[in-house]
Amino acid sequence: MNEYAKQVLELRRKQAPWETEFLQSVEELFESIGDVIESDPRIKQYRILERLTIPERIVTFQVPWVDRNGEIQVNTGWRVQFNGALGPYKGGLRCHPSVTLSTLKFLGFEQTFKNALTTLPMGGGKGGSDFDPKGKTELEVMNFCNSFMRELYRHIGAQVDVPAGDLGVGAREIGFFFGAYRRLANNYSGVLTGKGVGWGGSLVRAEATGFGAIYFVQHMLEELKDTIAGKRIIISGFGNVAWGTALKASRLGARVIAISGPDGYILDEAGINEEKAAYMLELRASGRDIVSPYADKFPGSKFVAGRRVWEVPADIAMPCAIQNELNGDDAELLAKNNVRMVAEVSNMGCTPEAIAAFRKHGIIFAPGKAVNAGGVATSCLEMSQNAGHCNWGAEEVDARLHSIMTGIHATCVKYGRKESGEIDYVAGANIAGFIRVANAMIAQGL
Ligand code: 2IT
Repeated sequence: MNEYAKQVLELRRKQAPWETEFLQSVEELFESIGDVIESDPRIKQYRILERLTIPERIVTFQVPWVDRNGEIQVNTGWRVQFNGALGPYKGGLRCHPSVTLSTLKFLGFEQTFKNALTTLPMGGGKGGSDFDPKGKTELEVMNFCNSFMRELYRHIGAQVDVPAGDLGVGAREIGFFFGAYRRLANNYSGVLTGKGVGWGGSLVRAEATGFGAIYFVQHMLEELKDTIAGKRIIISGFGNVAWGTALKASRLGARVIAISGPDGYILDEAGINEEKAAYMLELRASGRDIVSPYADKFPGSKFVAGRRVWEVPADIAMPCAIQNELNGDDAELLAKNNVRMVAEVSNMGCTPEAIAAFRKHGIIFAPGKAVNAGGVATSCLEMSQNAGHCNWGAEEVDARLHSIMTGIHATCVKYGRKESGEIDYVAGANIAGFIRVANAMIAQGL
């Protein structure tokens, strides 16, 4: 690692050694940008690395709400407005018991470079709460959302900060957040994305992360003079992202043969088709967080209790659940099973040990900030439609999404192609995103 980068990483480590996820994401980026720092003295002169590793603003607040028994519950809410050099802060809200400020700082940091890669005018941000939506009634979720927005509304706006969904925040929660916002602010604008189609949402936004990931994989295969038809794909997760991925993969003739939940995984050699993918959404909406009922519903499929999907032999692995869900041992297992390609769809889904193992075994790996950028890119298309008071057809949105993913892939190739001809997607994505953000920061002064 470059000396200046090392110093800044050390500084941040000393300041908050417990922020392990955040430090992991910073280290991964810093590992990639040594040549840029050395070739452009302005990076150090303008103290870009120090400034990039402190969020421009963090709002922390209490979220008191009333449960079904009339008891008061209290959660913590956060919004991390990480970097606004390229546009209004943009990024999702995550509600999950595992959420800490470290989680949201890593997600906001990643988001900053991901959004830069899209070339669209968006800064990076992230927020959320340690609220656990699992097992909550609709009224409890609404109470929580109302309370959360009662504080957050004063910090966001269509030209200020535009949250969206993430883990635990789907269409229903965005509806409650938006309803609360417009009543409190007396303002109807594109202040949140992922809204319902019919009241400001964009067609294809729900599918966009998964569709975009598959478009990216198609380009990765194209580099190898190969195509996606017939490929066997394993996926972790069964939420909105896994759903979109499975849907697009099956439409293109690939076979998603396994998906997973916290209870185990489903093996379905026939592949997940449209009907089965729709059932995945139903399972998710049930709020029980299990995949086992899939095997009862679709004969020929099998539920494997308590085990992880990475043990299933396949061509391509696509983690679609949560950070650090695929570790070094899992990566060794993938290598043993001759998996050729890992396209990370979750944010920082693979540990540094896993990425090192991919390198060692020649497994081609593309990072989440490139592969999953279709989600936030389509959020920006939603913002465009809101600002222009119009709705685009599904074909138009999908065509724009496709061309954005093509552009991101080309950028990764441009900055990540090694002398051997191989493409280092991690380096490509990190370098390209970093240069764009750094240049804007330098141009805008202090
Ligand atoms: O991680 C992500 O890119 C998201 N959760 C989507 C963010 C957005 O603003 O659509």
